[in-house]
Amino acid sequence: MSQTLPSTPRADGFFMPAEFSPHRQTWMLWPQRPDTWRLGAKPAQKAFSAVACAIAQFEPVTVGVNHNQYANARAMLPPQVRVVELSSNDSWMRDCGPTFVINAQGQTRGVDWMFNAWGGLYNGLYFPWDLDEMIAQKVLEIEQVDRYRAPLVLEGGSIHVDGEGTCLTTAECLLSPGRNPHLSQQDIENYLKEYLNIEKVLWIPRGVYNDETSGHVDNLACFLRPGEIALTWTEDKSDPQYERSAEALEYLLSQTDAKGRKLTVHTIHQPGPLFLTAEEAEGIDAVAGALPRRAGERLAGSYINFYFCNGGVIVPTFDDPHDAAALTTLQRLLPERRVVGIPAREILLGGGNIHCITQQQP
Ligand code: KQY
Repeated sequence: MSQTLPSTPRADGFFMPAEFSPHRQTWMLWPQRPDTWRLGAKPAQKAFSAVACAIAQFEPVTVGVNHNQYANARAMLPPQVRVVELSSNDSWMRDCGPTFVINAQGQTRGVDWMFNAWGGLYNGLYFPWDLDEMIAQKVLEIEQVDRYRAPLVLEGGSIHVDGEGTCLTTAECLLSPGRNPHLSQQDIENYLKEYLNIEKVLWIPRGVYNDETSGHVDNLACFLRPGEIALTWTEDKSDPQYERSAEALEYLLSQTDAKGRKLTVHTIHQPGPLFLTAEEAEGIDAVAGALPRRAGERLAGSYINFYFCNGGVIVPTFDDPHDAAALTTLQRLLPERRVVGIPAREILLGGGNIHCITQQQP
């Protein structure tokens, strides 16, 4: 059984481990809504299946699926991937799933943040989001893991931790008016300390240009190990991403982490720039209240939106001239893991990437 606990992870000695620590399994959700995913989500379902198969080489995978897609998902996914019926509005397990925390005895609990579709009625991406809001609780019930309910609107893609007391985030996202407008930066930092059990928050000013999440950190920068960060980059000073990446680099190099270490930052050149084609835009249903997707719009493509799993790293590729360098650089920086590239433009068309559709359970 899963109980909702009245305390906090910090009070109970639980903390969020880094994504590069060992996992029990990976959770995902199945894409289907036609106002996010083109052509009735068929190309996205193939891309999600490829991601699930790639991760399943390294660790168990569970995919949550709405009742009316169960048979299709079960048929498209291999038998080693567990499929469970789980009602959702869309398919971003990183953002609506639980943040798992562990203690020194190896026990696991989960943090259930408030979810409002990346900005609620202010600038959220769809309405309603009631099913997504219940995903974390349902996952914890299925796993019989006790739950903390955090009084903070937050998505998993807006934070990274090094597992040694440091949290990486962006001010653009966590201070955006659609999340927690009644809270100050200090209030939010205090909640992060309480629910992730970290000591220091690094506030990068902004995320990736035109990222519909209000600048999630998981598309911009991540820890490769404590003290080492990968950052999306461009050399093109006329690209609006240039000043965002340059200010992030300057900020990170001026900071120390929770243990007092200076940070090493590795830049990974972004793909493209990439834009939504007319053919792609035509395949997406227009629905009132959902984010309109127009031909020619800049896509927030980034190789940083990759996922660590046990012994592996699953990296998005875009059939782009920068793919090879991104894969080679990540393999050089992470020699203890096998880097696997997965074509992920179809996931990017929905506004995120491989990291956004996965959630690790330690
Ligand atoms: O960046 C992420 N963690 C998720 C992207 C969500 C996009 C919703 N359309």
